[in-house]
Amino acid sequence: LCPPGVLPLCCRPPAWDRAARPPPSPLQPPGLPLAPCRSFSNNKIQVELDESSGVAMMKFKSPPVNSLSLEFLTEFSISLEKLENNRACRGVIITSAIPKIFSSGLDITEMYGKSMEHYTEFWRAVQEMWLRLYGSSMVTVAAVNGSSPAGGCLIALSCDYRIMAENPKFSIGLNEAQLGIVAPFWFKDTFVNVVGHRIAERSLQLGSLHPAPEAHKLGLVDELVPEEKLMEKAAAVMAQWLALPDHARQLTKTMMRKAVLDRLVAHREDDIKNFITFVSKESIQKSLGKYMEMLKKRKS
Ligand code: CO8
Repeated sequence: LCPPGVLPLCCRPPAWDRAARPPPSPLQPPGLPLAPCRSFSNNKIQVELDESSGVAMMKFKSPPVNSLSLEFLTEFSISLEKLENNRACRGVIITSAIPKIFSSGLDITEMYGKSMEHYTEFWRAVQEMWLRLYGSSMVTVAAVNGSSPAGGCLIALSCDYRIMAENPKFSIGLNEAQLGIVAPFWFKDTFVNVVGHRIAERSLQLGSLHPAPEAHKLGLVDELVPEEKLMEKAAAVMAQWLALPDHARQLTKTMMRKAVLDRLVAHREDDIKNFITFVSKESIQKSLGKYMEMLKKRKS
């Protein structure tokens, strides 16, 4: 049984511990209609699975900026779980339905002026989302079609491959230091595993948001393409990754990621306690309050 306040998802076996799935179903014989496209949608995320290719398209659609609220994170984890449990699905492309924004990161209002119970529930949902995405046995491709600070960057970093629209106005990075907060160790581990220690160290301390061309140079994103070519490119990359046998790719992914995933699983409760202690400090609440004011002022 799940303890109160815990997402039911966390009680199920984690994806990275599961056996590799069977190979995809054989190609449809000529003359038969193509396998159906199944879609499901919740308030904040739209998912469409093309069963003939085994590829799902997941689009964030939570205006104005796809911030990662408790509701968003819960829906994200549930959507990933549904796809993970569907044998017809082998890969997922993650993108945004909101122009110019991939995701603005964790919803700051969830970390400001709330109760300890709320912080606990929220942080557990952040952990759950990352464990599901970073540990997914599916091929995950981020098609980053807008700005992607902090938690938005974490989502992209957790995928197997990142393609970004080449617009220099779009930026990506773990900018927590700019908010006066500190990226948790598993954000840092995910970042280091993509860009290496030195680049992560500098970028994290400065809380840098890198414009797309710079992000590409640093290896934070794998490829830049014109915005109108983004989805086409994502589909081509997905096809390339899916050309390999699932079991070999999945076991390799597990080998590369398990230690980092296990580290959070082993220290999950301590990580929640650390988050609550940190975020409820008066000085941190002040920093977050100021940052939110700055966002509002910038607008007017
Ligand atoms: N959370 C909540 N509300 C947000 C967020 C957010 N992350 N980002 C933007 N908003 C709100 C704005 O305040 C504004 O609200 P309102 O309409 O009421 O004034 C509305 O969304 C629209 O925002 P903008 O006008 O700024 O929209 P733009 O299109 O001009 O810019 C950006 C979009 C680039 C995304 C810009 O909003 C931005 O830079 N946002 C801040 C992003 C950010 O710094 N996120 C970091 C969140 S922290 C995190 O993810 C990891 C924390 C790890 C925890 C560490 C332990 C404590």
